[in-house]
Amino acid sequence: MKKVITYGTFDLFHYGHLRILQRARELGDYLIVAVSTDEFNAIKGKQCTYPYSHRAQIVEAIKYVDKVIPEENWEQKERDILENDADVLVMGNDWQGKFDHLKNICEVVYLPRTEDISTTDVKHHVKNERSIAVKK
Ligand code: C2G
Repeated sequence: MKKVITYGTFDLFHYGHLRILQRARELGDYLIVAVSTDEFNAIKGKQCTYPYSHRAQIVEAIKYVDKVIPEENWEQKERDILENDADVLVMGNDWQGKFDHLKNICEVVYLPRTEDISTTDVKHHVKNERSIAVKK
């Protein structure tokens, strides 16, 4: 079984989140998602709308996801990869190169971010009562 692992906040779950999880799962047979805790997001300087428990349950309900674990710090990736026997670490390419140090224990794949969508965009559109355009 080829196991994939990925990390993220996944606040205000949107299409870009769905696509990274879908593409990550396509790289193996089992997908583990480490969802950033509220405490870790404070360290990341991210103010979340949804609390960790909601974000984790939403991600867990996604059909591409097999297991959700909490992400509590920057340093846990190596332990997670070894403990979960993960073969591939997947991240969006806004993280390009940032996790190359883990290439000695697993494959590291950076996938293109989905354009024109972000949690910040969603907040802006909701605030201004504007819909998110479907990209052709
Ligand atoms: N993503 C994407 N396309 C978007 C938005 C996000 O592919 N339009 C990807 C990001 O590249 C990331 C994942 O979705 O791989 C989750 O994004 P965030 O929730 O913004 O997570 P982030 O704050 O980048 O946290 O230790 C790593 C961090 O926890 C990553």
